[in-house]
Amino acid sequence: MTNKTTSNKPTTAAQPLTAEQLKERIVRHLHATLGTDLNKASPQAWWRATCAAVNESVFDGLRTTQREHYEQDTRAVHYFSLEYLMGRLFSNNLHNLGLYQSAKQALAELGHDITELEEQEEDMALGNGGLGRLAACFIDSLATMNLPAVGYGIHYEHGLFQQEFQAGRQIERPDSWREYGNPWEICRPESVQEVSVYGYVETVYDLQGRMKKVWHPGRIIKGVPWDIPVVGYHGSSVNVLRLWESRASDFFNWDVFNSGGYVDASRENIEAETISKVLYPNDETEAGKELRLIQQYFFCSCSLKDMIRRYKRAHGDDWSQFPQQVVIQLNDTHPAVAIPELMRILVDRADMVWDEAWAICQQVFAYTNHTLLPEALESWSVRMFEKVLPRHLEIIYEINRRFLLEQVDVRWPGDNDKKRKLSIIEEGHEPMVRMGHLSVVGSFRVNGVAEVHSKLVQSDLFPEMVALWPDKFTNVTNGVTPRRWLKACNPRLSSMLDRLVGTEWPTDLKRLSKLAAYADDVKVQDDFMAIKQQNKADLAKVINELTGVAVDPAAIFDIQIKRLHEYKRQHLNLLHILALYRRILQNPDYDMVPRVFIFGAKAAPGYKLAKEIIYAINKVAEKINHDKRVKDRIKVVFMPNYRVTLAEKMIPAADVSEQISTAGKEASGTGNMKLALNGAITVGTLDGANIEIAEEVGADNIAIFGLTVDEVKDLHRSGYHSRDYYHNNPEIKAVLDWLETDYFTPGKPGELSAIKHSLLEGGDPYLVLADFEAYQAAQQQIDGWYRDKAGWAKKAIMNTACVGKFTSDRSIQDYVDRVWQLKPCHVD
Ligand code: TH1
Repeated sequence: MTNKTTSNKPTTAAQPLTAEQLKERIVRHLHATLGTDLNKASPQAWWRATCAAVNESVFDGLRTTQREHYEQDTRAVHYFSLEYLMGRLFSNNLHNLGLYQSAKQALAELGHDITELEEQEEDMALGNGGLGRLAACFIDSLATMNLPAVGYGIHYEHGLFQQEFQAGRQIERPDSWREYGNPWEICRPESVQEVSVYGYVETVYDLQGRMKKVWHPGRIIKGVPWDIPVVGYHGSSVNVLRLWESRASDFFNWDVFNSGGYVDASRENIEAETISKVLYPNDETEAGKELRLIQQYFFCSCSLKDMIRRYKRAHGDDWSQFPQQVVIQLNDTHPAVAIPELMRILVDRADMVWDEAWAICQQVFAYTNHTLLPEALESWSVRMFEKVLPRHLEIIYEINRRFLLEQVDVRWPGDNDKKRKLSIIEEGHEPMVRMGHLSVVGSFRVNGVAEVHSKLVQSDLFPEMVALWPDKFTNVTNGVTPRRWLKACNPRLSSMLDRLVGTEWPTDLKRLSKLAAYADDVKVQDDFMAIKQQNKADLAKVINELTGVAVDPAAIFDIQIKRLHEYKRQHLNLLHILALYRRILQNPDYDMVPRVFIFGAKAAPGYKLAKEIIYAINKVAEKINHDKRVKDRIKVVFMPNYRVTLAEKMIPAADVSEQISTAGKEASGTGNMKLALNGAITVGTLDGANIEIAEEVGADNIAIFGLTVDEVKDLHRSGYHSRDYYHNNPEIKAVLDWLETDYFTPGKPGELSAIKHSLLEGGDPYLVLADFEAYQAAQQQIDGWYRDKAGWAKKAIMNTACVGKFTSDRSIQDYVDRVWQLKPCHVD
C-alpha cells in the first residue's frame, strides 16, 4: 500500500477527485481489498477495485446524510415497493458523484477502457418492468432533490429470470446477480428484525377486564437488512435503499435443535430462506400464491419495525409526532398489508385504542395505483389470509366493519348493493380480501400515474370511494431520471445539449426547451442526426453480436421494448410487418424506407400466448431476414434478455418508438418518455402518458392513431366482432391465414396459429384488428416523414426539446406538493 492517501477527505461535487487521486485509490483497493496485483488482476478485479474506490466517496456521503437527517429529525418518505429495477450502478454512481471523467482517465492510464469494465457488472434486476423501474427512478430523484427518503423492499437472491431463445422459443434461466458478492451493498446485522407468520389468535382479558388479542405465531423469521446507497446527482444527499433478506430465526431453531431435530431445523431454515429467494416474474398478473403474501408481509413488517425503532430513538413512546415524521408510499397494492400490520403494532403492541391507531394509519399511508387490468388487481382468499396472518384478518374485518357502518351506511343508508361493492371483503363462494379497497380506505391519498389513468381510476375503478372522499384522489404523472436515461446512456447527445442549452438540464429538464429554437437550424439538425447515426451504428454492432443479424444504420430503427403482454400489442406490430413483407413479395419494387423492427421483451414464464407471440416474431424474423427478395427493406430482430442495460444501448439509437397499447390499458408507460427524450418519434395510441407526450411535443411531432378510450368502451358496448375485420380486410385475412401455413415454420403448419386463434375465436380482447388499418396509416406517415431528412431531424429535435415535463424530478415534486408535504434537507 502506498502511504499517500486521500481516503479520509470527504468528497463532494465541490471538490471532485482528480484522476490521479482515483488511480491511487483503485490501485490501493486492488492490493488491499482484492488481494491481487496490477499485472495479474482480471477485468472483474479491476471493476471491483474501482467500485471500492468509488465507495469511499459514496460512504462519506451516506454518513453525512444520515447524520444530518438524524440531527434535523426530518420528516421522511418511506417508499414501500416489492420491486426495484436498478440495473447497473457503476456508471450511474460515477456520473452522480461527478467522477465519471476522472475515472475514465484514471482507468485509461491504468490500461483499461471504462466501458469495458462497465460490462463486468450484472444488472440488479429486482423488478419486472415499468413499476420496478419507476421506483428506481424515484429514489434517484429523491436523493438528487435532497429529500429525506428510504426505499424499502426485498433482497431477492434471484432477480428477474434471464431470457434465452432456443429455436426461437423463450427459455428462462435463473438470475444470480450477487453470486460473487455485490460491491454496492452493505449488510447491517445490527438492524435485524423478526417477523411472525401462521399460528392462532387467543382472546384474553387483562386485570382491568379489557379484552386483548394475543397472536401465537407458528413461525418466526429473521429479516436481515442490506443497504444500497442511492447517490444524488452532484454531491447532494446519499439516501438508502434497504432490502430485507429472510433467514431462519435463531430463537426459533434452538428448540428444534435441543430436541435433537437437526434435520428438521435445517428444513425450517430452507423454508425461511425461501421467502426472499426469488422475485415473482409476473408483470400485471396476480397468482394468489401463499409465498407471495408472505413476501409482502415479511418486508412490510420488517420495514415498519425498522421505522418505528428509528422514530422511538428520537421520540420515545410518544406516538403523537409519528404522522408528522413519517409518510409511507405504497407502490401499488403489493405492500398494502402494511396497513393492518401498523394497526396491529399500535393496538396489540402499543396498547393504543382503535380510533387513535386508525387516525395515525390514515395520516401515514398513501397509495399509488398502477393498473386497471382486472387480472392485476390483488385479492387474497380469506382462507389463506387467515392461515398466514390470522390476527391481520381480524383487523381487516374490524377496519371493514367500521368502514361499512361509519362511512358507507351513513352515506347510503340501508343500501346493501353499495355495501357489497365497497366491502373490503368480497363475498362469494370463496370470500376474498380486496387489497385495492383496503389501500383506498387506509390511505389519505390515492393517485394514478398519468392524467387519463387517474381519471379512469376515479370513474371506473373506485367511483363510490370518490363520492365518499373526493379530495383523496389525485394524479401524479410518471417520469424518468434524465441522469440515467440521457446523461449517462447518451453521452454524445448530452455533450451537444451541454453546448446548446447549458449544463443544468440534468436537474432542470425544462431547459431542454431552449433546443426548440434550433429545430430549423441546419447545422444543429445535421449534428443531431449524426449523433443518432453513431448511436445506431453502436447498436448495430450489439445487434450483430447478440443475434447474428447484420442491420444497416441508415435504415429506420423502429423499437418496441417493454414486457410482452397482449394489451401492449406486440402482435399488432408483427401483423404490420407481415403486411409489408407480403406487399414486397407481391410487388418487388414496393417503395418503402428500409426499416429495422427491433423488439425486446420478456414474457411471464406461465403466460402461454405471450410466449407464442415471441416465437412467432422470431420465426417471421428468420424468414424475412434471409429472404433475398426483401432486399434489406425489412429486418426484424428480437433482442434476447431485454433489461435495463440493453435499454440503455437501444434507446439512444431509436428513430421510432412503438407505444401501441389498446387505449385505456397502459396506465402510463415510461419507456415512451425515455425514447422521446432521446429523439425518437412516437407511433402511439391515445393511452397513458402518450396523451401528455402528444400535448407537449405537438401533433406534428408524433404519429397518433387508433381508437380512443371512449371509442374502445363504445365498441365493446355495442359488440365487437373481430371476424368482420378479418372478412372485410383482405390484407388482414391474408396475413392471419399466412401464419397458419408452414411458410414460417417449414414442415410444421399450425405452429404459429395461436395469434390468429386469439384474434378470431378468442374475440380479440385488445382490439388488434380494429386498430390495424389506423396503425398501418400511422406507419405510412412515418415512412413519408423520414424521406424528408430535414423535416425528420426537426421532429426528432422537437421531441427532445419538449419532453422536459417527464423528468422524475417533476413527478417527485408533485408527490411532495400533493401527497407527502416534505421539505428538502440540504447536506453539505
Ligand atoms: C406498470 C404499468 O403497466 C405501466 O403503465 C406504468 O407506467 C408502470 O407500472 C409505472 O407506473 C405496472 N407494472 C405492474 C407490475 C405488477 C402489477 C401491476 C403493475 S402496473 C406486478
